[in-house]
Amino acid sequence: MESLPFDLSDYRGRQVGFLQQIPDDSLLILPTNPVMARSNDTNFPFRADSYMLYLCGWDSPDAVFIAYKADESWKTSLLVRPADQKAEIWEGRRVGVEGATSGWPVDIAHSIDEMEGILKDLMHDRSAIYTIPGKNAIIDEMISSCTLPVSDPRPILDKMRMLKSPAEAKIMQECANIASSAHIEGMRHAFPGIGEWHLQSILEGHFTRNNSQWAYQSIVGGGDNATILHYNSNNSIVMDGELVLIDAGCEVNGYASDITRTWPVNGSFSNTQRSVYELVLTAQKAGINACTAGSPWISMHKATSEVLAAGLIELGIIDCSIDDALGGRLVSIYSRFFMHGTGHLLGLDVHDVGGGRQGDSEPGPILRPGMVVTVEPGLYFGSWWGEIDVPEEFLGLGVRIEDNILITESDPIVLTSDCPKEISDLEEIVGSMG
Ligand SMILES: [Mn+2]
Repeated sequence: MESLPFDLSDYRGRQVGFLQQIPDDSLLILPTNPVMARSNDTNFPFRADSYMLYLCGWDSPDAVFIAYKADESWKTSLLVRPADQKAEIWEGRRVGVEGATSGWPVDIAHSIDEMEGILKDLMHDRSAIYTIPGKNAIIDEMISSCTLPVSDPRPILDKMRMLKSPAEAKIMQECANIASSAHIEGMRHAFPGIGEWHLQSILEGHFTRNNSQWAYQSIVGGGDNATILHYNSNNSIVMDGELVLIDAGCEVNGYASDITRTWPVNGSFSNTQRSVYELVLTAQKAGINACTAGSPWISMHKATSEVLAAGLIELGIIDCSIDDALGGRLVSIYSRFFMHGTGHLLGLDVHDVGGGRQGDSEPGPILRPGMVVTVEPGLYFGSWWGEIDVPEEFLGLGVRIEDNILITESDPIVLTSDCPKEISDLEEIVGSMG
């Protein structure tokens, strides 16, 4: 990292915010993600643990963030890879122990090579440990063989991470802008017969040209492939007359954007495509309008579901009352064609911490200013599903529209508003450079 994305005082504030919520005699041990092998001696690109990025911004491998109370005040410490010219010639420059002490929001730093001795000493006179297991085998082993009670710091940290500061929101806006323009580039250069991989490369190339990278594997699904929610083979041709669904977002300083757009690859919606698209768009706008501070999490899903269920009845796709379509818990007849949640929290993780995921046993958080959420209703009619009883014309259609929303005291801010979604705009842009 060239320089830290936030002021040192911002990180210190986060550390204090967490530490004041745990007992004085506890020890926080927060290892970053492990490096993962891809093939033989080649690794997957390293991505730091999000809690590590949040608390101290350290984005290099082999690091542990530690906090403990000494002389009445909390001390924070980083264990990092030490300077090592021979290794650095192969792997790249290191900040090293001295660099970490002077430029990062910690009181002290040590070499990661001293980890076991340091942790053993610190564990000696504490009465509780806070850690996230599964990141570092040596730490897991040390903790399992000690007698101290172990707690999970995530419930506390997740509540903090859920609310973005103005500085975080600014980065997320930059990130959304890059992703928006990447989608526009894809639309512009599209033509019937283009490979899904080709569209993928246009978007991801735009991420890279803007010093960013993908935040999750890009989904580029033409025709029926759009009815596979996490499709990422991206190896088919998008044929004339088909819609293409692109769900792709980038990462800036660890923060994700997450945009989905669906449009006709030949630049012109058929009547059937238009009717489904307009319905999803209306539902999506209703979902965005429900993003108001103080509303329960389910209100976004309720808003999109009511529009979609009524629209499916109107289009003749389902034949029942609106109440039967919706069912008691918003999972009923209509959810055969809209089988995912309306959105999720967004931040350092693309499906960010703090709850609100479909399948969670908790009801999800009340919407509060500073939260960033996605609103992404969709309708899917896979012709390959077998048991699907809808008029023929709808088969093979998948439509999802997704924006990123910052909740405020007043109206929600659509961070991805630069990315077109109105039918007239899409028809004008798609293929304009083809
Ligand atoms: Mn999403």
